[in-house]
Amino acid sequence: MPINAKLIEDHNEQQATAHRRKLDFIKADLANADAIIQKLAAFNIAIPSWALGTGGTRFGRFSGGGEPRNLEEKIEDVGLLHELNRSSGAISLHIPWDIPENYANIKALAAQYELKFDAVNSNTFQDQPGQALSYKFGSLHHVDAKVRQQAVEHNIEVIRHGVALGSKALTVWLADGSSFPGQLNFRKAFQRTLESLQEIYRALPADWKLLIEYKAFEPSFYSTTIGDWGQSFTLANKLGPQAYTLVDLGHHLANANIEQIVALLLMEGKLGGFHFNDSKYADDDLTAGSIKPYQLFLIFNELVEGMDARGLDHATGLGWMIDASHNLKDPLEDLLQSVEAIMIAYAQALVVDRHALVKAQEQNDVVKCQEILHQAFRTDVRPLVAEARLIAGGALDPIAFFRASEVRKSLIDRRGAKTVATGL
Ligand code: AFD
Ligand code: MN
Ligand code: MN
Repeated sequence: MPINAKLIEDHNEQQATAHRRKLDFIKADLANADAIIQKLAAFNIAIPSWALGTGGTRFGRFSGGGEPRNLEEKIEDVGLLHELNRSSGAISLHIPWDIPENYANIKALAAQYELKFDAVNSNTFQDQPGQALSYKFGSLHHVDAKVRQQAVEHNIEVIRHGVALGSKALTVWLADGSSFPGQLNFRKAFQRTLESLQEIYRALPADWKLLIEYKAFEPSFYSTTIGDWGQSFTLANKLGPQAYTLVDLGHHLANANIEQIVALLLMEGKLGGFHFNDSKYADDDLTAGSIKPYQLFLIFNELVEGMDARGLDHATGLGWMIDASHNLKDPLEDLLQSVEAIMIAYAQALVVDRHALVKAQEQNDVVKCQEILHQAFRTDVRPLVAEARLIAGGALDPIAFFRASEVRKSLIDRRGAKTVATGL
């Protein structure tokens, strides 16, 4: 359902005067505003296919209506987001939830919406109907070599789907762990995981990356076999140059200094990508920036500094993805909010006066360092983000447009009020 470009133009015209006024205001104080707008316009964040439907908790799931029923409709939803914000130009698929029936048709549909296929994700945290062996006690770390082999083969199959679609990365997240002391030999479980990953790594095309997620807790309650960045980093180092760590913001213990983790992984050349979300208590998968926007800014501050130090292109140097779930909001509105929050944090990081910060750090001027960061964080950069969207052909206010043109209503009319998207 492509959106009529004329409607977006009308919407932008209505908002033009107010937007101009706010943009002029910030530009008056910012020497590099145009360069920042260019960087923002080039920046894209991949949308996960599993976040397009209503998520649930372990207590229940309350569908919102008009959810995508198949891969085609998921692509259509991401296409819609991209038309509105021009910053969601990629979709990340989860196999087997999103196995394409016909690669050529799926690729053509994605191209129609100017979408790329981002990292493909494997799933060895659930048993699928008809599956020979169970993952109840893990997959790549399993004590039984036959279970490990089945999980390895699944990952290789996921790579094959990704190759056919033009993806360039495989993301592996494992639920492997233990819930009771004594259940697992940590050393052997880690070693078995490494050997399984080595087999998967050998199947990677030369221009692909293997992104390894870590998570401190859940679904296992005592230990996770890839539980923190050190464990993921160790695996990535042992595997080789195509293996990287993927940081999911919700996968740390409370109060972890994620910005420091990011800085060191980047320095070591092993930061591969991100899963953005926000949380208060655990892996809550809430809208990016909804709980801790300052932390998101501090993370981007390290990312910009670290990527510049390594000469990495901000837009393409790392894999930018959202990993969220929503049991209350309209998933599409939520994703628009997440992308906006990420763009705002990125823009704020671009506003930081780096020369002044380096100088203040070298003089141990703690007050000045804080002032510099707060100056950037408290700058209202929203007009810069909106301007980047405007030049790229998007809507000045995507959520207002989504609501005014009753996009959800038309999705419900076409797909039905009781549709349930695949995913968790
Ligand atoms: C998990 C992980 C991972 C995984 C997803 C599945 O963060 O990225 O693919 O949820 O829905 O918590
Ligand atoms: Mn994740
Ligand atoms: Mn997660």
